Amino acid sequence: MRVLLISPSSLQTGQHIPDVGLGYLASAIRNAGFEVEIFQPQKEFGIAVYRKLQQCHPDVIGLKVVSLEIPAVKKVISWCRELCPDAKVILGGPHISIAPIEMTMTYFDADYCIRGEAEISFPQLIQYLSDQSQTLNGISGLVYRENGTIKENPVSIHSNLDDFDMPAWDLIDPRKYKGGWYFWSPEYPRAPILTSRGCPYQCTFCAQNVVGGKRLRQRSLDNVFSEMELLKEKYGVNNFDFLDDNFLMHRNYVEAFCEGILKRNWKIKWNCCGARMDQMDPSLIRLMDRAGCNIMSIGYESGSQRMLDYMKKDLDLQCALQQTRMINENSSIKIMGLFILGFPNETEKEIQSTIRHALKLPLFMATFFTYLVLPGCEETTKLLESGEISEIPWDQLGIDTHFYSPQGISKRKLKFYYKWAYFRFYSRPIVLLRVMRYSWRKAPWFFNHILHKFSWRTNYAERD
Ligand code: B12
Ligand code: SF4
Repeated sequence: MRVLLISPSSLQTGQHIPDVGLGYLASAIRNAGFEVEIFQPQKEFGIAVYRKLQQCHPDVIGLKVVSLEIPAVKKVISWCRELCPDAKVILGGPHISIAPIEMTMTYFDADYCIRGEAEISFPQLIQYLSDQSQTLNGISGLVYRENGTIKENPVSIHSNLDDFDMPAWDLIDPRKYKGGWYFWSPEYPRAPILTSRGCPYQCTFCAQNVVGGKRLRQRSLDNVFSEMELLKEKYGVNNFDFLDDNFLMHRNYVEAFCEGILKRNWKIKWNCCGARMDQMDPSLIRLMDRAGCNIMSIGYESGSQRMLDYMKKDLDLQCALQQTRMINENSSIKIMGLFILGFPNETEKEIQSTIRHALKLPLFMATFFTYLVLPGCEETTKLLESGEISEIPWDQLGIDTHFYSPQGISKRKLKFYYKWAYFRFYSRPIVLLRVMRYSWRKAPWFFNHILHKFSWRTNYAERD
């Protein structure tokens, strides 16, 4: 059985980084004795995938689906049907894990879908396809057709992450990924790493606890260090991006991690996301700084306490300000702030406060999003139940499409605030100078990115 895994997850952002999710799956598939390849083209995704399907004739095509790439996924499936009519098309990934069941199979014309993490279930399904030695009803998270009806097996979450082999790095060689700017860091080669999965928080705009479960599962540090060692020695990686949703969740773990790096005398730089403000104090921050922490991305989300509470963000506005200052005073760690504009129930004044808040915080960089209606999130369910939106326009979800605006604020106005936020933040000479000094090699990319954010390009979703 030859398996081809395809990822369109970098199309919207242009941030081309190795898809570790597919890397984990490839390892598991290979360990089960099947041939596997990962295809994650950087440029001209459509043409590249079309050619790939023409050349290689896989028996199984596994496609990762994220909610913002639905049109791309549909197109790829239609090419699979045209160019590889005998291949089975299997879908998985965050969107499949949280989308309504009827959408998974029929909307996409898939043969099978797998919900949740698929390191165990995907190889079992391939085994079934190769010799029917499995039964379908025992495969966790599988969605399949039987006697004309769609059936769904319950998802089980594997608790010990050390049981999974590390991603098949030879198939997602970090040296080949130079196009993106994840965390805006210019150093290559760099590799994304996960030390944990799952999230116990309940932010109403996020479905992570549906995708990865409510319980935080952490890998042992020995397991993490052996992966880092492999990446350092075999691929020359000295820059790491920790993608965990809650990297700072357990203080002891972070401390032991930093001490492990210092003990090994590794001269590495690393970035982390999912940093919650309440977990930090000066001694931890200084330790992280010494151990090579370079950029920390923090979800501030809003400048209004009412909105933070409404989002169930569990964050105090004053604490956010004090802690950000504390990080700056105690370390050289750069902070990237993330903000949401136009959240349901938000007023124009609150949008303005969020922009002011972003300007007041001593941030290295800021990323603004307009609220995205994504499946599986509490807020989306509320919007649908209240009738504020009648359905999710799957084909229109995009980072810059501004499909939704809260009642009383037009989409044009929200788009204005989005552009204004970027303009206000990045038109400050000190901010521009800092970014340029940090990464002059990436200056053209940076200006292109920021100019794109400033430009008033009309698109179909913003009409009121
Ligand atoms: C890294 C990352 C990115 C990278 C993508 C890089 C890449 N090549 O994957 C970048 C920075 C580009 C990115 C951007 C965005 N992201 Co993002 N991102 C993540 C993050 C933090 C980690 C992904 C990861 O490696 N997970 C770990 C692995 C183990 O899990 P996995 O990839 O999901 O894979 C497992 C299963 O899903 C399944 N699986 C995956 N693929 C397949 C395929 C098949 C065939 C099968 C059977 C199974 C299967 O098995 C895998 C192994 O267990 C996740 C959060 C998270 N913790 O997952 C968010 C996440 C994927 N992102 C999300 C979002 C919303 C975004 C943005 C919209 C953010 C924004 N506003 O800009 C953009 C949109 C990008 C896009 N094109 O859609 C959401 C997706 C929700 C959704 N409905 O699709 C997530 C889940 C975060 C969240 N909490 O909501 N992101
Ligand atoms: S936004 Fe972060 S902290 Fe909140 S639920 Fe999602 S992953 Fe957890």
